Amino acid sequence: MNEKKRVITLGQFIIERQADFPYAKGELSRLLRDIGIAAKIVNREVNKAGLVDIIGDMGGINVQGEKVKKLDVFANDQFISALRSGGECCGIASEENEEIILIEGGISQDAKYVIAIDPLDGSSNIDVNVSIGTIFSIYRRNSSTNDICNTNDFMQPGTLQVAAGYIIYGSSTMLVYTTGKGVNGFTLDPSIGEFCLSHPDMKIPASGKVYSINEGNYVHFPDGVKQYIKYCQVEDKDTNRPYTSRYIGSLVADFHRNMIKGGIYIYPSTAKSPNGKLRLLYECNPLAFITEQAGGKASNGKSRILQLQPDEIHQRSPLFIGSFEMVEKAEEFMLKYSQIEA
Ligand code: AHM
Ligand code: MG
Repeated sequence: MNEKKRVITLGQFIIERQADFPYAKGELSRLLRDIGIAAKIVNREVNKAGLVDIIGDMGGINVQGEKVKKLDVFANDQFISALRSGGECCGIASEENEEIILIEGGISQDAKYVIAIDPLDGSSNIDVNVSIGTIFSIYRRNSSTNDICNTNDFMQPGTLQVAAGYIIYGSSTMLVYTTGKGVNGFTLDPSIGEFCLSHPDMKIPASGKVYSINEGNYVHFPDGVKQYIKYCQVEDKDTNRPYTSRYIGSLVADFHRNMIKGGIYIYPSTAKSPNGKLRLLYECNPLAFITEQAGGKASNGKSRILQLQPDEIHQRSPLFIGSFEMVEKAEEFMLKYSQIEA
């Protein structure tokens, strides 16, 4: 007889795991819960994206005569307001805002955490109904709770993240996060409006068959990357090559696929952007933390992403991330063919 599995919601799971943190008084749990709530609201709007012609163009006026916000602005507002009203976060660095957002006084007076977030990554994919995502990273502030939080609170290497995660708004919506004790994935059950544990203790396969990179930029790639791409395309039965090329152009979606099936995602430096395109604080670091917790590897082609010292909130970094053996191999090519400063 098929025994029915117990459904564990994100809220229950967070409470059950709270004891994992010796210093935790529930603040981090509440923070994760706040992010989960905002994610559900963003998900609802993302699902309605195709209806913009009926309810009003993004940036235009809807039938109620209200201005319709662009989805990335909407997502940013939702996460900021959830974190503001949750009372556990004193500052936010968002891809959407030039400067950090300060949350001062009131219930946030003693808040110990700062969040770096990309509220809606891959937003150029919204119009064509392709998966998009949210990526977040949580640090304990270094300044005192008596002071106003400042940019310095965010200038911490990724090794100091206390939690990180992403939400993928895909054929189903998932929230995946780590607090440094493995990675767990939750799928949103729309019938009950709850994220339910669906992927406990996620592990990324040590190797895979997929390489993901925007090959349109090929001529601008460093030689190490060009040589690695050739390696991926050459036939070799022992190592399962040639690999398959898959590039959605939505980091969370490309990353999530590789997490489940194995693979490597690369956004290298190019002649046009010597530091690559992706942002260290709210794209590379959180995914690197998750990757390492799942047994994978994340590098800038030479050094471990999590050890890079940021000096600017919107700093960029090249990214090589995914299955351990594949990233290791790509690094070998970088070492042999490209001299990169890192
Ligand atoms: P965004 O934060 O402006 O959406 O840019 C990040 C996105 C990633 O989701 C994706 O992997 C990458 O940019 C795609 O860039 P490109 O079109 O240059 O390949
Ligand atoms: Mg982004």
